[in-house]
Amino acid sequence: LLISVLVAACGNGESDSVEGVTEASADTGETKKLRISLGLNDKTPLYKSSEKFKELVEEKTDSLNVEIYHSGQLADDRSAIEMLQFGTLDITIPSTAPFTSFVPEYGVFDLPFTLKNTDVVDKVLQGKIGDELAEKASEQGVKQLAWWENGFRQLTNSKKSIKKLDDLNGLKVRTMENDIHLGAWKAMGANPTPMAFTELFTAMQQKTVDGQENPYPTILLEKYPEVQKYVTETNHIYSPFIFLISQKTWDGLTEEQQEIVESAALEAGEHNRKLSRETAASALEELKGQMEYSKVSDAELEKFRGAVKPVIEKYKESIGQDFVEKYLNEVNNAE
Ligand code: TF8
Repeated sequence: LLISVLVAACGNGESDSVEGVTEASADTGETKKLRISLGLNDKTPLYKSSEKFKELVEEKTDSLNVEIYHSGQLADDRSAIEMLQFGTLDITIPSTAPFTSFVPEYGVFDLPFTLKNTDVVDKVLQGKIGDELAEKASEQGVKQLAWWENGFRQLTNSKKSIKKLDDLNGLKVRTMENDIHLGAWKAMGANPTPMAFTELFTAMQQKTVDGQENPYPTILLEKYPEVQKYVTETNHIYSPFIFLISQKTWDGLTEEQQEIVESAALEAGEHNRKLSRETAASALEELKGQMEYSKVSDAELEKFRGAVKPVIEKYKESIGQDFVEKYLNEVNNAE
C-alpha cells in the first residue's frame, strides 16, 4: 500500500488521487508481508523448512507474502523474540533455551539427559505439556504455532578428544544464554561462557572458546570443522525450535489468513522434523570424515548424569516445581 501511495504521489499528478489508489488496491486485495528471522544459514533444515512454510502459505493465498532472513542477519534469537513482542518482526523460530527468560517453564527442555530419543520427544511435545507451554507464551505477546526441531546437542572442541567426564575439566565451552546450561556445564567441570549464536563462529576462530555444543546439522552446515577438530556424541540436551508469531501480527490477520498460517506452520513442522532427523544422520557420517569423532560410553554418561543431578534439583524451583514434576511424569509415561 505504501508503495502505491508513493507511486500515486510521484505520478503524473493528473487524475490519480491517493484515495483512488487506496480503493483500487483494496479491490485487488492488499498483500501483507510476513518477515521471518532465522538464526541459522540457508543450508540448514530450519531454512529449508521455512521455505516450505512460505510455499504452503503463498500457494493458498495471494494476500500474504513470506520473506525469510537467515544467519541472524536481522537479529539473534533473543532480540528476534523482543521484536515480535514490539510487533517490528512477524515470525521467528528460535531454540527454546533463550525463550526461558520470557517464559521460564520452557526450561524443562534444558534439564540435561531428560529426553532420551525422538519417540519420547514426539509424545511429550504433542502432549499436555506442549499445549500448556504454548498458552504461557501467549501471555508474553507471542504465539507459538508449532514445534519444530533443532535436535539433540553434541559437543565439539578444538583441544582434545572427549571420552570421559574428566576430559571436560577447564574446557571453555560456549553455551546458549540460559542459566541451566551454564550451571550444567559448570557442574560437569567445564568452563562455560554464554554467548549469542551470532558471535560463536568468530569466538571459536579466535579461540576465545575451545568448544560449543549444537546438533550435527548445525555443526556440519555452519562449517564448524573449519575451526573445531573434535566432535563427541553426548546427546545431553534436546533442543526444540518453536515457531513463534507476533501477537500483533496475528491480530492483524483475517481468520482465513490465521488458519492458513497456522496449518502451514504445522505442516512445515512435520517436514522439518523429518528433514532434521535425516540430516542429523547424514551430517554425522560426513563429520566423521572431517573431525575426530568420539562417543561417551554409557558407563561414563552415568557420571555426566550424576554431575548434573544437583543442577536439575536447583533449577526445579526457578522453572516451577509442579511444572517440572508434570514434565518428568509425561516423559516417564512416554518412555
Ligand atoms: C544455539 C542454538 C541456535 C539456534 C539458532 C541460531 O546454539 O542451537 O543454533 O537457536 O536460532 O544458539
